Amino acid sequence: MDAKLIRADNEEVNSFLGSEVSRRGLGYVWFGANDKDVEGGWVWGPGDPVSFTGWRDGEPDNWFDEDCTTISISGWGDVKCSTDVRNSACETFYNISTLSTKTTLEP
Ligand SMILES: [Ca+2]
Ligand SMILES: [Ca+2]
Repeated sequence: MDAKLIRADNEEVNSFLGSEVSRRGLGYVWFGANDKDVEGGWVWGPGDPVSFTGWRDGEPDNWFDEDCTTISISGWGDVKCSTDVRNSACETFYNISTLSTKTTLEP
């Protein structure tokens, strides 16, 4: 399946994702921001820097080299890419134009 992890690059998408994750009882889901290539240089993908951010208090802390991110109701956190996070927020299931009417986060 061609499922690209979602960008949460504005407040609307960010708060929608956070509340959707909470409403579905998922806790945390993966999304697309990472700093795998350059520590602290957050990107959505190669050459696509993160401008809007929604970090929780105390994040990102790069605790034992965390280069991937999850989003929850309280915001973003950096986590190890090898963390077992069951759910992902993928663009395949998400369309900003249907934000208000459709619930599109899939496990
Ligand atoms: Ca990092
Ligand atoms: Ca962290």
